[in-house]
Amino acid sequence: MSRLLEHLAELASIGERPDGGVCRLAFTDLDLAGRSMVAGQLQNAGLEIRVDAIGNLFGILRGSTSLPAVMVGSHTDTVGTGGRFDGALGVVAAVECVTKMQESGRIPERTIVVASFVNEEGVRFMPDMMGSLYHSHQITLRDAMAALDSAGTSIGQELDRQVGFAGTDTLDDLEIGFFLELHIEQGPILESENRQIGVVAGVQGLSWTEVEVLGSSNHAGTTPMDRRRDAGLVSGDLMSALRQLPAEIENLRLTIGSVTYHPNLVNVIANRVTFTVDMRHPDPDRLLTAEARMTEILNYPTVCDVSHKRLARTQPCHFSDTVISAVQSASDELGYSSIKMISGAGHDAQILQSIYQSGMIFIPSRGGISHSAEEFSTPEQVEAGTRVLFGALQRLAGA
Ligand code: HGY
Ligand code: MN
Ligand code: MN
Repeated sequence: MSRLLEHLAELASIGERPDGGVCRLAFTDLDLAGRSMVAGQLQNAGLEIRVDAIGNLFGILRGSTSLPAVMVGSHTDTVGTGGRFDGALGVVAAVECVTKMQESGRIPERTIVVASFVNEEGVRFMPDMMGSLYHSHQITLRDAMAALDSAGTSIGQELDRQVGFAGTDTLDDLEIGFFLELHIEQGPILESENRQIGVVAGVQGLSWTEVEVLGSSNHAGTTPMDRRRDAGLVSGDLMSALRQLPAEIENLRLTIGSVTYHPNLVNVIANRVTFTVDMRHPDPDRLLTAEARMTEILNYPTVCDVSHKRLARTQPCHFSDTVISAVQSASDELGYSSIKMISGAGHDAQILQSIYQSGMIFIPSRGGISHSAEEFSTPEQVEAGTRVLFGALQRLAGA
């Protein structure tokens, strides 16, 4: 297992931040460096390498039959304040599993495809899970290329600038039947329940919205309170009203993670405030209710002009019983304690469930922390997750 931990550490060194976290924003040089490192590991394992038009990276280990293949992987891009495990674990562990198979000399019945999807996080270019959305034909290449970051750079420009990031390959000649992803839980459940493995039964839905409040700037000292169109005041009222929704809709999680004032000066009334709303719910109807209530609140009459646009949306999903039972029996056979659970975070597996029978394996996150330099799982937990991944892969691929 030391090779696995070495590879994980090597990947974490690409984009390492002074605080020990990691930043490999999608389609940056560091993202490409991380993907190139994984491609090298796949090459060393003797796999056939393919890169598609958006930069999704695949490594193919041919099976002995033409039965539908098993795909296994995750992502290597991170949020700006990312940790060492989110995404990277699932890709590095998948490489380790196929390397182990190669070394054993046993050929799996089904072809195995290791996948590293681009732009799962969606924090630089939206929507998130973009690489798996493209792979599952839910976003066109044209729309993906046109996505802009906050500096106005498009994905198309970034791919033109970085030769070799994108390719021309497809997987059209392969029939793929399953997708399996090992990931850190990023939440507190496994640790608080003292379980080693999460057998993930599904993923809650996600809805991202950007709200813009337009008012009028003026002098903070001379402008009477009753003669203002203060975007700061109105956006604050809207944010407070939105933050009441989780009390109204059980199990709703609502986060206002980004707020930008303009001109953002101490003695000037704000004329523009832009903020984001991240809503999550495991039930599709309740997510729709939450979105309807958000729209109601944003349509309250105010002295400012309020508009909003959807940034991303992913339906809640239930995973394949076949994959869930492969994970459960692999964990049971290895003697790990496990719990069936729903994922709070979005993942490529929930996108790929639309085209493949999919499932996930979780390992604990210390303190339930993720998207942070504090993100941590022990070597024993990494090893346990990888063993379960290997066991489930053997079951699915007939290895
Ligand atoms: O936002 C999410 O749940 C994922 O980390 N992209
Ligand atoms: Mn992730
Ligand atoms: Mn993440």
